[in-house]
Amino acid sequence: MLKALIFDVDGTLAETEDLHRQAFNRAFAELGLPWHWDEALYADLLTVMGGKERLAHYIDTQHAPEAKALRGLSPEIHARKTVAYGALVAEIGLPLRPGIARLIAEARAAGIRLAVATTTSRPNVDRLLAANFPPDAAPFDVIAAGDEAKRKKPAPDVFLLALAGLNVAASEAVAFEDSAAGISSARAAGLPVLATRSRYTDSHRLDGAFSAVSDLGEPDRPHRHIAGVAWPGGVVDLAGLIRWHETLDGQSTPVQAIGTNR
Ligand code: XBP
Ligand code: MG
Repeated sequence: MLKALIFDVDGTLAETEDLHRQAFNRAFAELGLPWHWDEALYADLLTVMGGKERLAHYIDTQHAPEAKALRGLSPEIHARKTVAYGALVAEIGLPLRPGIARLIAEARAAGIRLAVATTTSRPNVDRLLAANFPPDAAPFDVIAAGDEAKRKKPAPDVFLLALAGLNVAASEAVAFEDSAAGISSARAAGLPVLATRSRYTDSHRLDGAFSAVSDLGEPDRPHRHIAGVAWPGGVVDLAGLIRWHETLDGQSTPVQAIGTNR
């Protein structure tokens, strides 16, 4: 029986990654570093999950000679980046992706439990929720974020943390993800995964998802179906998820090979 929905954050709940990119650039400027991550470079760097790990990878690969000194600056850079991200969310806003608020409301009304499983730092999750939900109505029962997980995605740690917090089995939940690493992480935790392509994962394979769509859709704004299980009216709703989950009947989840050209 479907008991819980577990959402990734960046690229799934909201299109956040370009704000992360801008926040990194603000931190570089504040510290007088002559670095600027444009969209193309950031798309490459996003293969490394975790902002701190991404920054270390950039330093090691692009600034090897002075990497030792620059690595020592990383905690300050990332701390400033997190502050800058919060400022950008306050300045620009950060709307939820299509269908997210609707599905969350449907799940809450039906007593389905909700969790977040994300690589991003906890303050970033708090800011996204504060920008979209009233303080006394935060929808998630469990938030598993950032460094709480021993290993970042594609390791399963953060989804296992979320499942433990919810006290449900992977067979009783569905995960929502936007990236190859995120899908791998959720699958490694035993979860079926519904994939929604995002701005920075448009060229990702989405192998392992049982369904891939452009977004969760709204009745007046149906999504584009990409592969796997299709959703009537181009809308992923709770009734459709429950119907699909019942077809599993304890079987393992069907997975799709979903190429980049879909
Ligand atoms: C995406 C990430 C995060 C963000 C940056 O997380 O990899 O690292 O890019 O946030 P997810 P931090 O898709 O799992 O939500 O700088 O706080 O890591
Ligand atoms: Mg993501």
